[in-house]
Amino acid sequence: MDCLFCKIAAGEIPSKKVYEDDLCYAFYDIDPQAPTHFLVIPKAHIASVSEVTPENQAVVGHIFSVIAQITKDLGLESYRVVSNIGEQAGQSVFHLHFHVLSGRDMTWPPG
Ligand code: IU
Repeated sequence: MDCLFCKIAAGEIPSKKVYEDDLCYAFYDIDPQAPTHFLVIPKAHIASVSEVTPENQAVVGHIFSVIAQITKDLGLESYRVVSNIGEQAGQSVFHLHFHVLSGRDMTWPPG
């Protein structure tokens, strides 16, 4: 499958790694929208939240536990986790990813 984030997770395309284990990969966003902005992705291809099923859902809980650990390790006390689903919501890469943004005041609702 020709998926950019599958290639990043496999190390075939370089990225600035934050964290890696058997199930997921975290790396800094190339176009950061906050002083700290990284993405956490499953290594197995899932197109978006809308493709999470009873069979593959365990990785999502794992990713959230990883986010909790990474943010503690980085000393981030306040941060936002975002996943865009579909083009209207702003999804541009169709491999499930959770944005983690921190280090500035956030607005609500998001634009
Ligand atoms: P989105 O929610 O699908 O729009 O998020 C995709 C993100 O992936 C976006 O913030 C991009 O800056 C980021 N990104 C990246 O980090 N490395 C890349 O090679 C590409 C996109 I293409």
